Amino acid sequence: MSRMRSSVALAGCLLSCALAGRADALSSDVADASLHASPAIPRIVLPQPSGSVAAGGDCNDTDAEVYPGHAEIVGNGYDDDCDGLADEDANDNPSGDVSDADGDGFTLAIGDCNDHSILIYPGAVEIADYIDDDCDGLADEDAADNPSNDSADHDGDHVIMAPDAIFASGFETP
Ligand SMILES: [Ca+2]
Ligand SMILES: [Ca+2]
Ligand SMILES: [Ca+2]
Ligand SMILES: [Ca+2]
Repeated sequence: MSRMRSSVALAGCLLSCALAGRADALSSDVADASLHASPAIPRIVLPQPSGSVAAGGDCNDTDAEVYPGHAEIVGNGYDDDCDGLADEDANDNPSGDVSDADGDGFTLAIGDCNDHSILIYPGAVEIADYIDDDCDGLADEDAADNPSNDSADHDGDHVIMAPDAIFASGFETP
């Protein structure tokens, strides 16, 4: 009998204790949530991980696979790392490709930075299209070669067209 009573008591405790524990957890969740919501607690800003891309200087803000610091992919006919050269080697020697695939009169070997567009070559008119049209490594610079101050990230690669100096002066919060 006493064993049965203690079993009943234990079962009751298991239920009530579990409920009490859950209530404690709930109240601690609420406390946590209110702590997180409190404006008095400053947000901790973590440093960017090493190896993260530069914040500014995107030469093609329509393609998330193109930005300063991206690996140059030799053979695709594009300037992937925004140095103004397409398909240069690991030592930044220009491509030896003399095929002129897009027929604009410029080969990769003589400075075409995009061999898929007849409108993009050294000396082409720079237009406001988020792309480096004249192969100087800058997208949408003005006629005096002042860099774009566009601080929006149009392609989602976290690199904007405005150079780092402009970025640092407060155009955009990452
Ligand atoms: Ca390049
Ligand atoms: Ca071209
Ligand atoms: Ca340009
Ligand atoms: Ca452009």
